[in-house]
Amino acid sequence: MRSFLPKLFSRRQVLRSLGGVASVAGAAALGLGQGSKPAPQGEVGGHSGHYMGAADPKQMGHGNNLTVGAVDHQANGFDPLRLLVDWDYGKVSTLPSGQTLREYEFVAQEKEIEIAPGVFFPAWTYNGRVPGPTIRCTEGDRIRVRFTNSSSHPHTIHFHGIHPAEMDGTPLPGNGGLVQPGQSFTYEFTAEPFGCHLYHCHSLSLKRHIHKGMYGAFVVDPKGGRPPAREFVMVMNAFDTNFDGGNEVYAVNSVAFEYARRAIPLKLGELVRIYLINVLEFDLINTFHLHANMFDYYDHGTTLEPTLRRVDTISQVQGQRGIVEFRYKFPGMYMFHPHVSEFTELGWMGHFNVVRPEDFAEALQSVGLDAAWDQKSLQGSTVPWKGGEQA
Ligand SMILES: [Cu+2]
Repeated sequence: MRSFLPKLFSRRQVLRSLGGVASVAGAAALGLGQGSKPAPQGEVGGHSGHYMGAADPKQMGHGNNLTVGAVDHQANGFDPLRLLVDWDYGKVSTLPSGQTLREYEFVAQEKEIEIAPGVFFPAWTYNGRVPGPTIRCTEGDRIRVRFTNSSSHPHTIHFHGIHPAEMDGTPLPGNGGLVQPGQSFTYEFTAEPFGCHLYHCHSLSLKRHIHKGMYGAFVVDPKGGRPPAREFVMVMNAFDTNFDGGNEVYAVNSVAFEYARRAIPLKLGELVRIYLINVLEFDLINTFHLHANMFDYYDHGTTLEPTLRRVDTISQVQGQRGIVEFRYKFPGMYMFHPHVSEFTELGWMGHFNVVRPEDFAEALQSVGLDAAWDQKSLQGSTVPWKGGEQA
């Protein structure tokens, strides 16, 4: 099934196959037919083929469009469930001035990743993963990223935020320039302002370099922190598997339907905070819709007060991001997905499994998670909450 999709199927043909007018080969290419690896026990979805409306969460889903089987996360080198809480604080030290220094090593590497069961994509990566590491720091920290290009194309790292021109990571003269294969460049700046930012390659063609996988989250905590919450990073991305200038597979954190197959555990009533980033290329807009709930939204995460209150759908253009906050009032299995239905049907859809505290350990265990994941999701911030006072 390797490299099957690119040769044979256009985006529309794939969409039709997912809509149920399937050609057998199209279904097989997205893991809907024979030859897929079986889904491990205890995971949502599986082989039933009739997911919608089932009372048992293990049988539910979003119509007939879940993939069958599982991606090999070990071969990929990242598991989307663990990636949700995989904050990278860098190597931390204190400069003579008293400023906190966070040092990172980034390496550009070409790597084939599995984005849906049996569908492989020749990615360009930072540190072998898509998205790249989630940089997490406090506003005012010194960030030092030593970038080495171990791939065969020139790349850069362009950070969003406020910094000097020479650290901007673009090909423009005086902007850091292209880092050629085999070369290194060190980006260094003070992290500001606080917010939910991103970084990405700024080589040309920009859309090709970004969409190949060269992007990641850059979360800057306010000096006084934010109220305690269960936190996740979600990078909404997509892949042009046949290089026709349109995406065939959509996801959050790269693997189609992974959070539908393995629902994200939440505790009833707890505050949930999502650092949400849209890195789509080719499609101008992405959206986030939460089922059976409303959320507050902080556009770009650069404010402490919501910029939108009590909404259930927000839009993000390319490169836009923000913070989503909500609590669930009732236990149960809830979908989240874009209200661009086409993206939903092509892989960008997940579930939250909202349970009572006494059932939480079981919910974790059923998707292969443990107490360490729970701790990381609750204690991601670099700053303890100071009750609303900002330093
Ligand atoms: Cu690049």
